[in-house]
Amino acid sequence: MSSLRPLKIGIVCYPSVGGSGIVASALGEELARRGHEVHFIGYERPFRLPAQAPRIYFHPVVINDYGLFRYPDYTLPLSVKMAEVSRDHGLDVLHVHYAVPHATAAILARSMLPEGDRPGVVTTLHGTDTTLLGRDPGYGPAIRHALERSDAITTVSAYLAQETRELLGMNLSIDVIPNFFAPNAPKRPRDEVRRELGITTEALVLHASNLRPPKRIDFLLETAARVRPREGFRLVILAGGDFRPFEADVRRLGLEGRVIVREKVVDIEDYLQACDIGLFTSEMESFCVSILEAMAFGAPSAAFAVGGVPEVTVSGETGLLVPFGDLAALTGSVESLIRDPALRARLGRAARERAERLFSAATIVPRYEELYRRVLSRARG
Ligand code: GMT
Repeated sequence: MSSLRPLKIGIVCYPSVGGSGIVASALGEELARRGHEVHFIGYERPFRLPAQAPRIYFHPVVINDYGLFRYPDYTLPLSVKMAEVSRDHGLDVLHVHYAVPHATAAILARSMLPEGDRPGVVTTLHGTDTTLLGRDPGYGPAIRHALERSDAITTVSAYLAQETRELLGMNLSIDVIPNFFAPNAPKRPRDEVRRELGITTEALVLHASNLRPPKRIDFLLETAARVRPREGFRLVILAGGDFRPFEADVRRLGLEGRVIVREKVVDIEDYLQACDIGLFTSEMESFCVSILEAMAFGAPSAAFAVGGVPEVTVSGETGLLVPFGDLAALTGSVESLIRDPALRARLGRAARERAERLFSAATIVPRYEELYRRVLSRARG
């Protein structure tokens, strides 16, 4: 803990499976470990947040279902709760992850409070809040409004900062603060997990995602089906969404027995330590936390070079990246990683080193602390 006064920080994020919620939860945990008081506000406790931890509090937002409303509203009860928690706990900063609707709710919450009691607002953009919703005429102006009024804006990659400026047509001051990963110790030994997955001599290829359309699970399965020899690998999919819609494709491609699905895994480190290679097929990622998670456990990934992915892993050094949609090249990359354990080990070592140097809690969390203090000193000034 530093000699500076500990801060009181409110964090708002999506609580369910998804990179932005995972990173926001980890940030809250790390800030609390460093002596700050952290208040999570949302409709559900973030799923990766420990049930009990010193200096971490969760404030649920209660949403009433009024018959008059055709669509239930979350933004207003959220902003009321944010204002209430800010006032009751004297928050210094409200840090919202994902602009919609969190940034708008934060700006509204702040304006509900008396001038001297207003927390600073930090908005972290994660991806589709800019690249998808920023283009939507029903959301774009509200996002722009909330960003203009935020005290600081961060993006998780330089790619996303550039996209945000271009798309929203604003000359915003943006701090690029990449995501980080602070792995927990695995709960089970590597061999036990590999046994559970039926691995003997084959390589274990891992994919982890929420399975939403941009993850291109069709490409993932198609690539797995092209890899030769088939007996050389098994693909474990850590599914943060419903895998049932893809089961027919697994059968059509003859991948039964090659593909193993595990749903809603919390102890992700158990599987990360057991895997040899990551495989990711997203058509867009501003960052891709899953590639970083694999890197931290010394596993190089094969993926498409889209969005901010090349900022996370360097092709030929810590992983293998190919142009989007080139399934032949992606298959070739996976095959070479399976076939060549020395290549895998070299890239894996460099991947782990890069993850620790650039994307660890020790590197990234102080950058948020500095940002909070800068916002506060500006407010005081
Ligand atoms: O923006 C999204 O699609 C959702 C979001 C999430 O909650 O997982 O994903 C984005 O944020 C992650 C954490 O910063 C990034 O790792 C993902 O690349 C990013 N997704 C996209 O840009 C599509």
